[in-house]
Amino acid sequence: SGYHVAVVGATGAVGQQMIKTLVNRKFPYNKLTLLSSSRSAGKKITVNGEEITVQEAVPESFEGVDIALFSAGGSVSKKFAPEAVKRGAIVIDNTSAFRMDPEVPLVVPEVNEEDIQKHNGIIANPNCSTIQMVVALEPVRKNFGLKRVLVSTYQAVSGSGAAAIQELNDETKALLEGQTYEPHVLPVKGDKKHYQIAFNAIPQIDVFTDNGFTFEEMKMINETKKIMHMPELKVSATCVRIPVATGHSESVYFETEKDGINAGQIREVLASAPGVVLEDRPEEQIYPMAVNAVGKYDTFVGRIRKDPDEDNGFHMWVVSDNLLKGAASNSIQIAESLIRMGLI
Ligand code: 11C
Repeated sequence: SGYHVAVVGATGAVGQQMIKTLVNRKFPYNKLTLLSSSRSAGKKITVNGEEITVQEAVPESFEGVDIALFSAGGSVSKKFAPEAVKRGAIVIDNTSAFRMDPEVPLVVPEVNEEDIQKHNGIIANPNCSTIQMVVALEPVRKNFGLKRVLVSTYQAVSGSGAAAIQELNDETKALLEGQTYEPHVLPVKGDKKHYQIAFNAIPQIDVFTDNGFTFEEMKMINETKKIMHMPELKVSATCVRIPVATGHSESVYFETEKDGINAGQIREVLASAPGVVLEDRPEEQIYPMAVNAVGKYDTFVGRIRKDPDEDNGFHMWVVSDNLLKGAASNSIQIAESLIRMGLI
C-alpha cells in the first residue's frame, strides 16, 4: 500500500523541506523519486535512513508516479507537469505557472479544500505570503464578512531560494568584518540591479509589472481573490524583503462587512481557527515572531487591534514559515486532502 511520490526540484530550498515534511508527517509513500535539473542530478539525499540518488527530470520519470510535487521553477512545471499528468500522476505545483488558470484549483486546505475536487490533474499551491494571509483572513470572512485588505510584508530571503540565504550570510559576515561584498542574487536574480540585503530592507520582491506593483504584490492580490472566491474583495499589497533567513511576517489591515465587531471577537474566532495559533498577549509581550515560527506548520497571529478611526477596520500581525506552510507543508496537506477525500 502507499503512493509513489515524486519531488521535482528535490535539491532546492523548498524541495528539501518537502522531503522532510513527507517524513515528519508520515505521509504514506511506498516509493520516493527525487528529480532535478541536470545540474543537480547525481546528488545523493538520505531520506529516513535510505540514500536516494537525484535523477534528471525527463518525461519518462513520471511513469508510475501517483503524486508529483513540483518546486523547480515555473518553466520546469510548464514543461513537465503535463507530462506527469499524461502518465496518470496528480501534480501539486508550487510555482506560479498554473495558479491563475481557471481550470486549476488554487488551494489552501484550511480555506478552500473542496476546490480540490475540480482538479484536472494539476492543483496549484499558492505563493507563500498569500497562504499565511488567507489562513488568518478566512475565519474573519466566515464570521464577519470581509470588504478590504491592505497588507505590508516583511519577507525572509529563503523565499528567493537557497542562493539568497547564502547571500545574506556571506554579505553579513563580509560587512561585519569590514570587507566588501558584491550582491548578485537579491532582490531578483534575473533583474538588472542587485542590492545589499544585510542591514537593509528592499521594497522589491519579484520583478515590476506595468502598474507599478511587483509580481509578488500582484500574486497576493489575485491569488487571495481566487482562493477566497471573492473577485470583488479589495486587496492591495506592498512586499518588502528583510534580512531574515526564514519566516515571513505581515502587517495585515482588514475591514469587516459586519458592523460593531470588536477585537475580542476577532481574537475569539482566530483562537479556534484551523491552522492558526493565536499569540496575542501584549501585556506579557507575547506576539508572533519569525524566529519562533521556523520549523512549524501553523500560521501565528497576534497584535490584533481595532483601527482608531475606521469602525470596521482591524490590524493584525501574521507570521509563518514560508518554506513550510508557505510551500512544502501546504503542498503535502493538499496531498493528504486528496487521500482523505478519496480522490486518489
Ligand atoms: C518570495 N513569495 O518570498 C516569494 C517566493 O510564487 O511561489 C515564492 C514565489 C512563488 O520571494
